[in-house]
Amino acid sequence: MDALKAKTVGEGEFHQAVEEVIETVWETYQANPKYKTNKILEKMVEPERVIMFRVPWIDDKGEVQINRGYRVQFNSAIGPYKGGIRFHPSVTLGGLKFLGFEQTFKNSLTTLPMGGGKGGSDFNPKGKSDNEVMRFCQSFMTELCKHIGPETDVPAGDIGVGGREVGYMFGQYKRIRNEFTGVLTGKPREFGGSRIRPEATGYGSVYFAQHMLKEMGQDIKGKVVAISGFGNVAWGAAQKLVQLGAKLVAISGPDGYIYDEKGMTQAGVDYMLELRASNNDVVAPYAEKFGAKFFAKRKPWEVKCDIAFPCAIQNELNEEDAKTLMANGCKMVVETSNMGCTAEAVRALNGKIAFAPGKAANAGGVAVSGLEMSQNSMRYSWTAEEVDAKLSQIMKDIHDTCVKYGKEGSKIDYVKGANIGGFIKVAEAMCAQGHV
Ligand code: 2IT
Repeated sequence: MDALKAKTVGEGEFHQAVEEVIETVWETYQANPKYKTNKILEKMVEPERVIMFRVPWIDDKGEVQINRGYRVQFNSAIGPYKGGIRFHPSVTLGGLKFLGFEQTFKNSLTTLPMGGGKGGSDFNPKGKSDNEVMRFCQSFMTELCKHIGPETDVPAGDIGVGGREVGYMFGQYKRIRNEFTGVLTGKPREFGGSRIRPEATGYGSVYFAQHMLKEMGQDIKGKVVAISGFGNVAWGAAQKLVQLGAKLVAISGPDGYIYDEKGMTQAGVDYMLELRASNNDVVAPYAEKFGAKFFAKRKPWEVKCDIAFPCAIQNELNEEDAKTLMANGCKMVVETSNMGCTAEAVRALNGKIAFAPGKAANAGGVAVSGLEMSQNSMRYSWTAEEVDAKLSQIMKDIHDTCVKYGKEGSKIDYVKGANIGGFIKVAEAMCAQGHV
């Protein structure tokens, strides 16, 4: 860790992600001399390749704008690099390295053949016109298309990148390369997007929570739930929670959170889509429309709930939030954003109440991306029922893996289980492929 920190100064989020993995896989690592002689950990923390590039584009006023684009191709031991693209002003190389590193283990857990990668830009889509977004996406892909391909690296969406952005990037890739291939996932359905992909991360996370509850002899029906965020992931989780009869009392945005005592209905879930489409990054209007309370500039972790689903962004739930949740009777935290909890929060929660790390609980999104790749390769598409059944089976398999490697007495350490389960497959593949 010391050597890594000295080499990657300022990449705090990356250090946080690596430290947690090293701590939890250490015993497994020590017990396998092959991993040590092959320097598997030292190799794993070094991305295979980092691409950084200038993204010039012209705004609606005719002014030239310059952003920075990235693709971190982290690990291709078990498949082509796979992972989302994030457009958000907070995007940095260190942030994308943490995401690419996490993605490697997450993708391994899905049981599908996908390596780990992540990309993005500090471009802020908020307040931009449709034409500006298109011009930015085209410029971004003009460079990125030299480095990706269906057998090399298959990006998808993440924060700030949805069907619209994927569509513009796909169009530009196709035009420059003159190839119609499955180079991106999360595409709109008309040109190869998979059914259930928009809902997959949220659905998968709720399926994972159902397996956790089953271990405790409980059911999700009637459980009081708080989630953060109102983007794609939060919407999918809300949709499934409402379908299964959970009582969803809180959602949040950068402006604050909504408390709806009665619990969200399908109309509320549908309204989340309108809020997101408004491109204003506010949840406040929800309060007025549904007669709920709005708490400005506060996080939803102060409400009384049985289960919390952080669905917004990394480190959104800190130690104090964790303690408040537990003091209010919360029995389970299902991390749905990538590294949604700080290291201190994970330490406070894990072992005291049931805690699922993002790389296990949110893997349903990339899993359905993997299924989109399969469908594109077959030039075929499965029905929503078929995709949902496969997603559900994958989430069960991920849960089983966590139990296999994380069960200690009557407790399950999902952090340890997910890290060891994800690690072994990648480590074995890396050993078998020699020093590459
Ligand atoms: O964090 C993630 O797993 C994603 N943003 C989805 C990646 C993907 O390739 O679907």
